[in-house]
Amino acid sequence: MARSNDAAAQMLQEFAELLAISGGDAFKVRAYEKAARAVAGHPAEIAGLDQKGLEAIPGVGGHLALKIIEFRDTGSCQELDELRAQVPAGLRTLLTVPGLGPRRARQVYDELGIASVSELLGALHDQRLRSLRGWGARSEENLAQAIHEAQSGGGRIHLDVALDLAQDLLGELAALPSVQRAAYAGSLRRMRETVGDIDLLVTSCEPAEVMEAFCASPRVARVLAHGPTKTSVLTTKGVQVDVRVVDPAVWGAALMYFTGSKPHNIHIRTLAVRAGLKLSEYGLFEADSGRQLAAATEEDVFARLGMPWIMPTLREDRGEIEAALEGRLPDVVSERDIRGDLHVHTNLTDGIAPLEEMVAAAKARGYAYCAITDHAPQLYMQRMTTEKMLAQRGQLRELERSAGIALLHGTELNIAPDGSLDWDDEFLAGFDVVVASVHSQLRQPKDQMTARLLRAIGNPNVDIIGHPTTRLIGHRPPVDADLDEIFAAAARTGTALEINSFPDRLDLDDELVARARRAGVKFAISTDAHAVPHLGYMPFGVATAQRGWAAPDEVINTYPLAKLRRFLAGSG
Ligand code: DGT
Ligand code: CA
Ligand code: CA
Ligand code: ZN
Repeated sequence: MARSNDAAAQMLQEFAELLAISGGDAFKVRAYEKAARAVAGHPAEIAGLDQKGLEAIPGVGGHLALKIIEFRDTGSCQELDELRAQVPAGLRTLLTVPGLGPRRARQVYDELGIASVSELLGALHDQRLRSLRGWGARSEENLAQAIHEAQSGGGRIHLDVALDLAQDLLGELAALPSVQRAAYAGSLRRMRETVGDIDLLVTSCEPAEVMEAFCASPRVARVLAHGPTKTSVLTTKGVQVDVRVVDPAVWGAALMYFTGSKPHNIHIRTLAVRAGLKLSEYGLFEADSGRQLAAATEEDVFARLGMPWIMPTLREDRGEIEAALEGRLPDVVSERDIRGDLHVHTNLTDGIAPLEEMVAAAKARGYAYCAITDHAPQLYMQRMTTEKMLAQRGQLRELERSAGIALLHGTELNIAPDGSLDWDDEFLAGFDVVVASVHSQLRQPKDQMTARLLRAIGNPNVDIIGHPTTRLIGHRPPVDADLDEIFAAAARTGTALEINSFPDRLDLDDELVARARRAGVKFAISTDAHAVPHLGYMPFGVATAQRGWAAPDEVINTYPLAKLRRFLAGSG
């Protein structure tokens, strides 16, 4: 349990920051800071101290002692609450940015109108901070570095951010005349749910020139390590990128090595050693003679090791090497197999685009069908009504005549804390597809949460459970529920579980997909799109399914329409 001292120190520190940011007297600010440090470091628990005992802490006078007592006994402090109310929320968020500090937070807020962390990152990216009084290129770099360090302390970046950045950088590299090939490797190529750093691989006859040009990129804030074949930089967004230039003749071996994963590499290298071979990023060699056996392509290297090529999403040493050696690599679902999206919102609820635009975008992706699944009345802020839903159905049926894509009318229900749903069974039966998801009361105890989900799964009208654990990567843990019981029930009732493709959800995750498969569960890989670009998140969901070894026939939106309709009619 956190010591009472830590909570009080935090309160004093916040006090100091809010005072500083609202232009308070510098002396007072320092007094609060000093007291915060003293309280945090005090050997005795403040919970057991009276006013005299508190005043004995260095830097804590009578005034601050009273504040600490008020905070300790009531859980808050009136003067602090007032101060909080005076400081605009946007400005307060800036205080959470490491390496910024209250004075500079105030400055960027006042002078550039920056009121959120993402606006700050944008300004960093556009180099708008360096022109402020007291700033320079160096202070921008330091801020980027501080943000990066805070992020790498557990905060890995989301797949979409990593992919966009990697593609931008690869574009810059590929534009250099001496560059032949350029690709990303590492966890991004394996499509792990988050990425620690980005690994880029390049072939070029002029490595030094490539590295110079790369370090000069406007996206690079700071060069961490600079060498002729390996360079590491920090981007303006605080992301670390490693670039390696390799000889075109060893492209395959290098790509394989830097794609990893590390456990996968180690396992494969052990097999090589056992066969009297040596495997490195430079190729596969005979150990005795040093003769090179393969290096140019990944296929060549795998083949000389007696294996077919293993797709990157499987390279986690979770049995893929054994399977490859025995010629039984799984046939996993791929983007080509996906025939439609089964979780899509419009501006009838919290989506941004109107129905026509979402449908046109789904059609443009080449889908055979698309479900529209706006929120139901229980999420009050969505202002959904039965009339609106029926009107949308009419509009959708009308649109379908000319849309060139089959349209399913659906909804995303809210699973109430007791497991009940929006609308009665009769109304629900009128939908083509029903997604049901948990959106609130996420901290229910395990038995209640399990019962809640089981009740929804047991409803014959529910076809798909949306984002089953409700986790938000890096922000919110999964709900506490007996997942094995839920998987068993979903399999028994023919209720699909969603693999939500949103890069901050990826829910179910890869390991849960594998576990659910063993129970016989079917999946829907959906985007939960709230805007047209979100339809493009599908590859993240597909990669997650691959990483869980899901086969095409385990994913209901690979089915042709007639088969999908049979599945939907049969579930419950
Ligand atoms: P990340 O960056 O934490 O998301 O994960 P990765 O997998 O991208 O790891 P990273 O960037 O440290 O290294 C990239 C690849 O390089 C990694 O997947 C496999 C390879 N690698 C790195 N260190 C070692 C090692 O000590 N042994 C072997 N066999 N491979 C390594
Ligand atoms: Ca990496
Ligand atoms: Ca790396
Ligand atoms: Zn949704």
